[in-house]
Amino acid sequence: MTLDLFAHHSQDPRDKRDATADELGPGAFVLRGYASANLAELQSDIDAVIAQAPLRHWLTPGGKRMSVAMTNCGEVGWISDRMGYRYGTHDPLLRREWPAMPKSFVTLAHDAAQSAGYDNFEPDACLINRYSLDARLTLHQDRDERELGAPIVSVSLGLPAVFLWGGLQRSDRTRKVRLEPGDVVVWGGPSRLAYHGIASVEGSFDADAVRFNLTFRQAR
Ligand code: MD6
Ligand code: FE
Repeated sequence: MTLDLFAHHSQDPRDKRDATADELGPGAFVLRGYASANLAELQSDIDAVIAQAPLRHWLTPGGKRMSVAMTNCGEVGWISDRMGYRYGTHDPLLRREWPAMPKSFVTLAHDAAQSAGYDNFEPDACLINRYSLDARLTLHQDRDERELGAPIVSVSLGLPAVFLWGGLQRSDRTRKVRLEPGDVVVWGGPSRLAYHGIASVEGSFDADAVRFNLTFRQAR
């Protein structure tokens, strides 16, 4: 499988030069190092969003506190509580709209989708996930979005993690994929509803280090 990883619109010739793609399944790719040149800008934009909409641990519908801390930016944000999973225009904690999606996010998500063969990706939701060393995300499908024809773009920053990639049934066998900072996962088409999760986050000498993940969707 060969992807044109240079089909992006960036003016910076250093960008994405070293990127290669691994195919996870039909329509699903890991673009290795695709965001490597953008990490500092992305992290400072993440920090600016968090300053306006703090990270928090949602409750699952079953009442369990999620180990991953989350917030959102964009027109709609993903939320979870006793009433279920859904997208909403307002931060239920601060009772105001989610912060706008930074330009650096929009451009990267669009270009990564394009590189994986998905044209005109215009995300209206960006979920920001922060994983400390003990955080996990159990196997799940992303199915709360209205537009299942659009792909999802997922960007990894900070500590590496072991990503689980399964099939369309929860019981399908999973493979482990190590995601490093700068890796971008794009999936859609026949793989849009594939089960996936985060098995573990890898520690480092820096006891305060964490992993961040951005997932972009067309939610409505
Ligand atoms: C994560 N990602 O990488 C969790 N979902 O932290 C996801 O749950 C995910 O990476 C849909 C598409 C791509 C993803
Ligand atoms: Fe997911």
